[in-house]
Amino acid sequence: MTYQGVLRRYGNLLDLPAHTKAVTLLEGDTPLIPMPRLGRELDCELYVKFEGLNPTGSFKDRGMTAAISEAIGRGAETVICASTGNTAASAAAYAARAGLRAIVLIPEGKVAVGKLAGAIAYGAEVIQLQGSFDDALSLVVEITQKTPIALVNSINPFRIEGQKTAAFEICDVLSSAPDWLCLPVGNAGNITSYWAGFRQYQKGLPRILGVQAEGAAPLVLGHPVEKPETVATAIRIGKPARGEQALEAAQESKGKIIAVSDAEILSAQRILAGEGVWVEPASAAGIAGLIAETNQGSSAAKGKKVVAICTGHGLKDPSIVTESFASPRVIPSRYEALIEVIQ
Ligand code: AN7
Repeated sequence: MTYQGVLRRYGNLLDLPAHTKAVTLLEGDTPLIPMPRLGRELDCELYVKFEGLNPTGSFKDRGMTAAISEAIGRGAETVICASTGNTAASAAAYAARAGLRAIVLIPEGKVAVGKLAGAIAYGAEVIQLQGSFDDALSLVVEITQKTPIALVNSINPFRIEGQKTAAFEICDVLSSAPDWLCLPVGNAGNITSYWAGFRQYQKGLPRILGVQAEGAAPLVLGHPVEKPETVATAIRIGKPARGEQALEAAQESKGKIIAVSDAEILSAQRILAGEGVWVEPASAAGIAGLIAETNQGSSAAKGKKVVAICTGHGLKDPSIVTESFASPRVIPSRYEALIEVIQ
């Protein structure tokens, strides 16, 4: 049978209400790409699960197909989310597909252009907030408590159900869970989903390395961050909604949650792109964490099977790359000029 999206493929393993009416853009089934060069340097068998290849360019689509399918099935007419960008684009696309009205609340000036463009292109009503993601989240929680508007942030349990499918896919491809799973942590929905997915699937359990950005690392610091700041705007989050569950996942899996600097994140982004996989900055945090651990002398991943989750595509945030380089040079349209500059 041709591929029909994560709800059809794994629906029997997802706790979704009977009224759920599948709305899909054929999300999921993303590749697990071997990274032999970086793996050799880090002395492990390394794979990247490239979630940037989902329909709207991020892992959010796995949870959004579930959340929107449930919302439309119960008769919701409008959905809302707070977002650092990827959730907004995903909610916009799935709402468009379902014929629902979508309202997305984003922190003013802090959303990468590819995400903002996506949300607008798919027809969402985009509202910029003079505040942070955390402020936006508390506003959408309040409005969904007081009105019939449906919340599609990962506080919504059906988002978690949908996102578990990524763990199932990894086990199916590798025949078992990897030894380590590395991933970025922002609002902590994804780490919660992976841990729930691996536990449910019973093909072994990975140790989980959750990685936050230094300027937005509430789970490492042990307290909320009032003014989170990082180049990885996707994870510029100071009060993770599922922070407790993230800490549990790290602890129960015998893993940990660490922080890396913006420089380490951008370096990991370049290293991944140097092996052919261009991801947005936040998505490189998992690999940045793995590199940092190895550089600090940890041998926990030595010789082990490691999967790094690359959550969003590099095209989401092109300016982070173009702005850090000089413009490509311009030459006259002559062979001699070309030969001269490439010699
Ligand atoms: C590329 O879109 O929170 O820990 O509003 O876009 O589940 O929050 C995005 C988060 C990692 C963190 N990588 O995942 C949003 C939003 C990318 C992301 C995360 C996000 P969670």
